[in-house]
Amino acid sequence: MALELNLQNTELTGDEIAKLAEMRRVCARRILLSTSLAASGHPGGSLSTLDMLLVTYGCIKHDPKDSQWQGRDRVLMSIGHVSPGVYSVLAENGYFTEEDFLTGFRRAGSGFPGHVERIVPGVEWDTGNLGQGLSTAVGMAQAFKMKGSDQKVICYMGDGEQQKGQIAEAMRYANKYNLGNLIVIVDRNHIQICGTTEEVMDIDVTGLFEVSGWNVIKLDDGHDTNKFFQTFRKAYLGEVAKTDKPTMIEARTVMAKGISFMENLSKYHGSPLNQEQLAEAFKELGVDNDFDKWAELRKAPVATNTKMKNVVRYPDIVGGEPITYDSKTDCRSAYGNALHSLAKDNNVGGAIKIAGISCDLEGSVKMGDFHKHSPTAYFEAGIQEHHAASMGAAISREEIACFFSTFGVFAVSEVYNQNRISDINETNFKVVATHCGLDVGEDGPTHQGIDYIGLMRNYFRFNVYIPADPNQTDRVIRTATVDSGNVFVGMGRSKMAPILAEDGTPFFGNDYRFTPGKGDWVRSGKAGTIITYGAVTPNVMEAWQGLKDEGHDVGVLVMASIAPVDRDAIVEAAQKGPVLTVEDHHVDTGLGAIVATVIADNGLAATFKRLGVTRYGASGKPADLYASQDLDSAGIVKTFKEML
Ligand SMILES: Cc1ncc(C[n+]2csc(CCOP(=O)(O)OP(=O)(O)O)c2C)c(N)n1
Repeated sequence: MALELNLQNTELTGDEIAKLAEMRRVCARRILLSTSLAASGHPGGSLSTLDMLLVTYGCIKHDPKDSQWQGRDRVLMSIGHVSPGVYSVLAENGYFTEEDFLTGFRRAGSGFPGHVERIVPGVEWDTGNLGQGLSTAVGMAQAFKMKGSDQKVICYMGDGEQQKGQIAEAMRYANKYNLGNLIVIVDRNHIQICGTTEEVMDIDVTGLFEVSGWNVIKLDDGHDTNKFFQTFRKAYLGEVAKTDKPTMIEARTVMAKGISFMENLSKYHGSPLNQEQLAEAFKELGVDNDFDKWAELRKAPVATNTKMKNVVRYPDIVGGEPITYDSKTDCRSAYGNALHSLAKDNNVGGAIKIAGISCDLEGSVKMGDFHKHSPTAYFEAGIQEHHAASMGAAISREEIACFFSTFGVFAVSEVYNQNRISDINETNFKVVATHCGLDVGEDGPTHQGIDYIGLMRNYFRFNVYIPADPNQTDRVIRTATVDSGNVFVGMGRSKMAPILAEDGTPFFGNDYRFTPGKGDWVRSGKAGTIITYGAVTPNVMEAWQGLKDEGHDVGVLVMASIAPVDRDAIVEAAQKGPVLTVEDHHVDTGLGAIVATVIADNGLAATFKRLGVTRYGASGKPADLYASQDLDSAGIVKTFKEML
């Protein structure tokens, strides 16, 4: 039974209050039954958010028959563990049947996972890693603002969750960018897993939001549906003190509200009732105990008829005219120029198809021209990478290609789990890291990202591209922008001469098109192959010349597409003769490891060596750092000759 509440009314009618009470009873039964049937799950928080969730769905714009309707408001459950509550309320609103939920909850292959996921109609984001949800909600709100839409974003958060630092980043950002279309509801039940929030880690929830410039409303009883309606409606209609600022409602609730022997016990944050306790709880609710019937039904194979498929919403992007460099340039400038040119072709007539975010490094990551061209699509997030990564990914699911640029260590290692959640959420996020490898030079080992490939390859849905020179950078960035999906592009810091073909023209010139999963034979040769990418490619080219001068006919395979990788080209190389990989990356977790795997997978017995970074670098000129780890042309020549 869905219930539409009229926001023109300032309070609920007696009839509506009675209906909501009955809906609560039905949903509370589902919460307890589903968790007991699954013998796991989170009944406590589900019961404490329940009344507010029911009212929220009565107020917002949504369509249970078309859960992907583009005009809908977004409800972002940062507390993904309260899935039994969310599914119960969605079932009540007609998104799916109670039977689908109760027979499937927490069973392998079903459409009703333990933490909320987008496979459930009505769920907007796969969540559960606490502290990231507000940034996601901020991204959605920012996207709506960019599009001039009046859609609202409602983010449900826990009070224990407020302990996470990323939330403070998101709060500040939402204030800076005046996201008045964002409403946060904090379920203030004072309980988390290991006790009260005061015992575990006391925090001043309202104080934190207030100091960040938000509208803050304290509600003394989040179970009083009429009071919650009055408060929520004001926030939704913008009847708040600062209309251009986001609003946080801190609602006092009771963990496991409504079941006398469960209330206020942290145990029930994440423990279901056993069958005896369930019978007792059902008596209190005044509902029939049909546990056995459902337990029997759960013996049948899971039904998967409700499972939502990923819906890709990505803009049509014009790739534009490539830019070819014939003198020394840094790849990051080529990136900045490509992004600017893409903005000129695509962010036209007030439409925003490409957005950009950086973290106090706009100049270093060369986003300045993009910023000037598209000021309403560029966001300075401050030194808040966790927030920026989660937010940018959320923007990228709202039909906007979103670029996030910072140094390699901050774009990858710093935000590893944020990018992981984005990967799970099938975003269209473009992470471009400008300072990778020993090539960072004098800033030293804390700034030399040498571990990013190993990390990025753990994700199943990120393509990883590392261009070899400014020309290839230009083509890679255009491909990454035109194609939907997550992409990581890494590059070094230094200026470099373009890689040339044997006839002296730029190899990655005007006719070159970058193809994901394809390597480029920059030199062919019969005596073996050097496989490389990125900032050390010029050293490899110098080594190629040195080997040639000594009569060795060596091939050079540039592998800018690290994921997917060109397995056929690797096999071809291994069949020709010795294979040497050369990379400005941790030697055990980069391209060398990939090539070794491909060789082994294909049962080949090639002579094979890997050159890469074998220890943390130092502060100094990249050329000296390369020489110290045999990554200069002399080291490459010496190593290759050992293999002959
Ligand atoms: C980053 C992160 N750390 C730890 C956990 C494990 N965890 C799940 S729920 C929870 C407690 C959350 O407390 P609260 O926000 O008050 O939610 P409630 O207990 O009210 O449901 C914890 C620590 C997690 N999901 N994410």
